Amino acid sequence: MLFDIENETLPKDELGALQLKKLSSQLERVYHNVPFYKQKFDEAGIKPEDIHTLDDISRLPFTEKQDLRDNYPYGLFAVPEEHIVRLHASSGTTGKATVVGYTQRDVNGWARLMARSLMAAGARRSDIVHNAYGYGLFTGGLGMHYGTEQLGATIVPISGGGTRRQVMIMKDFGCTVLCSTPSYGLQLYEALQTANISREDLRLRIGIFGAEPWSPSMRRDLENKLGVKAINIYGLSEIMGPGVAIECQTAQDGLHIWEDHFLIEIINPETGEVLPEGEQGELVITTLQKEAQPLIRYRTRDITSINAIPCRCGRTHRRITRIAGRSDDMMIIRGVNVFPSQIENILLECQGTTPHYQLILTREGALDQLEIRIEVGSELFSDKVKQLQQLEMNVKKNIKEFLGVTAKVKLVEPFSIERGEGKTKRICDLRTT
Ligand code: DLL
Repeated sequence: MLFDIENETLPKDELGALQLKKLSSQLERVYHNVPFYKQKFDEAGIKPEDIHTLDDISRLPFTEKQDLRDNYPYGLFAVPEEHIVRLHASSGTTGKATVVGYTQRDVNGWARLMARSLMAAGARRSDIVHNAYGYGLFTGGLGMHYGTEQLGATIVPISGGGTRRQVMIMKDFGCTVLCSTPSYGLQLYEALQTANISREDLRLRIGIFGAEPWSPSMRRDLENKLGVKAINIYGLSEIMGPGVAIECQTAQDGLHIWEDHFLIEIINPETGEVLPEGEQGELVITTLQKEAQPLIRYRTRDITSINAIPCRCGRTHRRITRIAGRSDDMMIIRGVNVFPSQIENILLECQGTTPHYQLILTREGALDQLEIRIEVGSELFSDKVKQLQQLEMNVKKNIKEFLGVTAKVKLVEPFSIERGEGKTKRICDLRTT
């Protein structure tokens, strides 16, 4: 079932024509209403009317997260302050947060895209949605909330935290869809075990997980433990929030990006050059419909590729592959590029490990050292020293074999790695340069 059948199944040429029309008016608006863009375009010697085709977009300059910071808080708004009805912000790891503004039309459009996304994930009006994404400046909670109401399903606005209470509510309210970060999904599972609630006691059937990178093994884990179909949802506050792209339940293979709202490119993160369809690189998004804060060629830093093969579900919007990591959290260990999700995949393939791990980077002399701390299951931890040693060796060997990196592996007690309610911080980089 499709929420917006006409727009979700637009033939390729019509979709392209629609994108070009929206792009032209978006460029006009930013050029005349946002001094930052006027200056950028002028510096590049380009006017909105110079863009005649979608490919011409590569002539325009990029927008970066730093530009949002430099124009903190409202400098990139394209409408007067009184038209803004909502603000969100994403917490930066360094410096100031980046602020995002929405007009009423933006909020309504977002709700519709989220409803589309929920339906693509398999949710229906009859579902009861347990929304454990945080409510507040983070876009996860409210984004899911408005989308669920738009769909006509029931929202349980539980937000993050109070995990013991969450599992009780999930069971008593008969929740059928769980929305959370994948790591919090696993934490909920642990709480279910502690509360002696089995997956059969629940009515969960779908899990909508996103906001942080996760691997195919993590998907299998979540599906087995919670008895759900685990669907990957992607988004970022600067562009809108959750619902920029989502997997469909039919294929569960790559995330449809809503191309009537977003124009996408994949670039080489080092050179900025646009890469051919299918190649892996950094995702760049231009918003086609945002009123309050349109962004032109926004560098997401997320690494993915475009899959243009038509999908069985009938949606014509192309898919992006699961985010492999960020170009800026990519670790370079002794010259080898490594994404945390690759390590996670290997860890979860080793019998006896759990999905709770931390990566600690240090430098000894000129050499990078990677230490992987990973929790083992309680069955193993008790006193099976030999098996633990074996597991340690196994992890080490597989990391070396698949990634070409030598790592120290430290198996740690169950529940000794800190759990978060939102995004999990996996990397601790203690290198000074
Ligand atoms: O995380 C929006 C969101 C909320 C998405 C709930 C999905 C579900 P930000 O806090 O601005 O917004 O963080 C955006 O999170 O650039 C990615 O690096 C990462 N991210 C989001 N979804 C995924 C995903 C929300 N499915 C940043 N897989 C993005 C991997 C993801 N990374």
